[in-house]
Amino acid sequence: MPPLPPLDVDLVAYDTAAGALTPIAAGREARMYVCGITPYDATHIGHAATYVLFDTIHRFWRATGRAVTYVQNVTDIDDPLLERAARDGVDWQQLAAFEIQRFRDDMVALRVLPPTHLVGAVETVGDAAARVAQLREVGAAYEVDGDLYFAVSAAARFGSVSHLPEADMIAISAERGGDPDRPGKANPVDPLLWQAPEEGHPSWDSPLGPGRPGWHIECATIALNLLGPGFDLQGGGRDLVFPHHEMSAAQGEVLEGWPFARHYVHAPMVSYDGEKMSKSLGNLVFISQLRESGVDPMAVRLAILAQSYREDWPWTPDVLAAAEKRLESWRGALSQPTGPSSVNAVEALAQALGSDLDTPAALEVVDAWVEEQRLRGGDDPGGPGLMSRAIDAFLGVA
Ligand code: 5CA
Ligand code: ZN
Repeated sequence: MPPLPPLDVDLVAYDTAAGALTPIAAGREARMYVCGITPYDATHIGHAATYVLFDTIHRFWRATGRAVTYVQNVTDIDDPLLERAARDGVDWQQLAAFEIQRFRDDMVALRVLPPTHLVGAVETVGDAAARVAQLREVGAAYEVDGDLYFAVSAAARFGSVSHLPEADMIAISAERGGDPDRPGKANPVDPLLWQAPEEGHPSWDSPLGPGRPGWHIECATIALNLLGPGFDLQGGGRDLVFPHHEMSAAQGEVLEGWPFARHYVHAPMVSYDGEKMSKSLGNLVFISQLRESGVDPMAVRLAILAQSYREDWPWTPDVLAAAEKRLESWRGALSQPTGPSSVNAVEALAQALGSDLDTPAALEVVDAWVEEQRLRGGDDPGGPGLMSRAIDAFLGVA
C-alpha cells in the first residue's frame, strides 16, 4: 500500500441482513471473512469481480488507517471437485493444488492483496469435526442413516440473513447443494454437518467416526477460529446468501452466540451470454485466458470497478474496450512531470468509495482530474504522484 495523507472516512455499505445501508467497521480494526473458491476449474470474471469487490473494501480500510484481519477459505474438498477429478482421471488433490495456484496467479495479476489467512477445508477437517461435536453436545445435531445434520430449529435467529420464506428456502437449498427431500430430516432445509464415508470418496478419522464435514460448518469453523464471533463482515457472491451464509450464521449462533458476523455484504452476479456465469453452465470467460491473450489485467480490474456492486451485470467486449481506453488516458495523464493539484480529488475518491462503495463515481473523480490535465495541465509537481498513489492504494490499479 503506497503511503497517503491521513483520510478520515468511514465505510457505509449495503448490508443484506439489515436490508439497509450501514456503517461497517467504523473503529480502528476490521475483521472480514470472504468465501473463497472451490478449486476445480479456472477463475472466471464472476469470481474475479467478487474478489475485486472485497479487495476494494480491504484496501479502503487500510488506506483509511485501519488494521485489517482478512480471512478467506478454499473449499478444497467438495463433490464438484471430486466429480471433475473423476471425469478427467486426475487425483482430486492434484487438481485442487493446480487450480489454487492458478487462482493465486490470477489474483496477483489483478493486484488483489492477499488475505491475512487463506485456509483450506482439508486442513480444517479436525477443527470442523470438533465444532460438529460441540453442536451435537448441545443437541443441535441429529443422525440420519449415519450422517449428522444440523437442526436449524436450534438457532433462534435462523432466517435473519436471507429473510426468505420457508418455501423459497426449500426450493433454493435443493439447487445449491442441499437435500430437502431426504427422508428422516427434522426440517427439509437442515444441512449436513458430517457425512459418513462414501465408496471411492476421501474420508477422515475423527471422534465423530470417519467421514468429512459439510460445507457450511467448514466456513463457520474457519471464521470463528480465526476471527471470533461478531466479526465485522461476512462476504461472498449473492448466490451464497442462502443457504450458505444463513447456515454458517445459524451454526455460529449455536456455537458462540449472536451475531456470527455483524454485517453481510454480497457481490452481484456477473452474467455472460444472458445467464449467470457459472462452472455448471459453462458460459465462462477465464482471467487466465484473458491474460494469455495479452489483455492488461489492469483493464480487467478497471472494467469490474466501473460496475456498481448493487446490481448484477453482464460481461461484454464493450465493457473491456471502455476500460482499456480509460486505462490508456489515465496512464497518459499520470506520466506527466506536473499536473493539477490532486489533494481534493483524492479526498473525493475516498468519499465516493466510503459512500456505498461507489466505484463508478470514484472512477469519474479520476476521469475529471485526467480531463483537467489533458485540457489545461497544471504546475503542481506532486499532482500526478499523489493521484497515482491514491489510484494504486484505493483502486489497486497500477
Ligand atoms: N467455495 C464456495 C464458497 S465457501 C464457492 O462458492 N466457491 S465458487 O468457486 O463457486 O465461488 C467463489 C466465489 O465467487 C463465491 O463468493 C461466489 O459467490 C462467487 N461467484 C460465483 N459465480 C459468480 C458470478 N457469476 N458472478 C459473481 N460472483 C460469482
Ligand atoms: Zn463459504
